[in-house]
Amino acid sequence: MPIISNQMWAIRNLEMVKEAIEGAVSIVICGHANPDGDSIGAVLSLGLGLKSMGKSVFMLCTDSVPPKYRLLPGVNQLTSTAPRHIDLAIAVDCGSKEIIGPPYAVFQRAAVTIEIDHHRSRTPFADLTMVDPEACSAGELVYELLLELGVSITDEIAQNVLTSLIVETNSFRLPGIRPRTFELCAEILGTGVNFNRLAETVYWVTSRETAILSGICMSRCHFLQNGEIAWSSLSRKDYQRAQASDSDADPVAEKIRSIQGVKVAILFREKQDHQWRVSLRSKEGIDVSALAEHFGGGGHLSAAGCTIPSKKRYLRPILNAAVSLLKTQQNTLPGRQNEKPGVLDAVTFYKNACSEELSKHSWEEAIYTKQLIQKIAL
Ligand SMILES: [Mn+2]
Repeated sequence: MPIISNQMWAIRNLEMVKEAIEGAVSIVICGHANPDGDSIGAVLSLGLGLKSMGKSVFMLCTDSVPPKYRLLPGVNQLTSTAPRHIDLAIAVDCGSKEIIGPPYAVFQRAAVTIEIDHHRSRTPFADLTMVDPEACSAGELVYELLLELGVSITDEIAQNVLTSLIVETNSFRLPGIRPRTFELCAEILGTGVNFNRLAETVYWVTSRETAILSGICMSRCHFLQNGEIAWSSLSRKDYQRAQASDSDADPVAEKIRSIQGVKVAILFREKQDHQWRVSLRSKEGIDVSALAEHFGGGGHLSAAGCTIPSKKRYLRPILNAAVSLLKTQQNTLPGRQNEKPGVLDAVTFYKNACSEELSKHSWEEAIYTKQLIQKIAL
């Protein structure tokens, strides 16, 4: 196989994505189920941009939009249906087809499919990909694509791209931030969009329900490994007590992570169907996406998650895996190699072994190889 650089892959993919969009008349766009600000901002900015090119666009969303995003431009154009024949379907901010939820039925019947994503651990599912795990948000990738397509960035598009950026980076405080993040922010602010008002409404404001859930959750936080791991849980009873919905708990894991000394934060959240969603957050480059993958989930290096059928059965294994992860990743620091191996050694070993390869091959190939290695090793 010829050695081809990441950049060459990216350029080739971008050309094909552009051609597919330019040639399509009807386009479906979907984000992920339980949408967050990144997903909603990316769907709306892409949808409004493609509409301005004269495309017939259907922005699919079957879940309710969290209240703080309901004022975003274009939000009233979200729909749950699309015509039978669709030329092109684009999924944004989705690391696998499963997280698209019900709109996947519409997505997969399009003649051509594209995925635009920045998740680190992912299972490719579309015909064409525009994937960059270095991008701090899906909105960042959508913005670059709109520029390539020659779309002029209106105030409405700018508000949505900025929402993606602000929410996904925790208002520019997470490690995914890179110089390009600020460059494109500067470009977007040049359109005259009101940054402070937006940051206040989509990020800083805490709903009363979130505040009460946080209080309940913090009051029963458990600490392990000298306080380097903190975990807590929210049951359906807690949601009832706070009169809260699932999305009100989204910012809570972040609050656990912010506790001094905590390097890995774990929040168990009971869902309406009584399965448990596990939100994982980390500091100092500890890769919680590896932990999430181990339990069938995925995500980013410092923010990931998975779903488990029972907290009772999985609590210990997850906490044990977190302890192993912490030890393994600390052991890879200079001078500490070969101390107690942990359950995730195979993944860490692979990552170290292939870090050179990653610069030569596409991410898709690397991730695929990684999945094979995990299947063999775990
Ligand atoms: Mn995202």
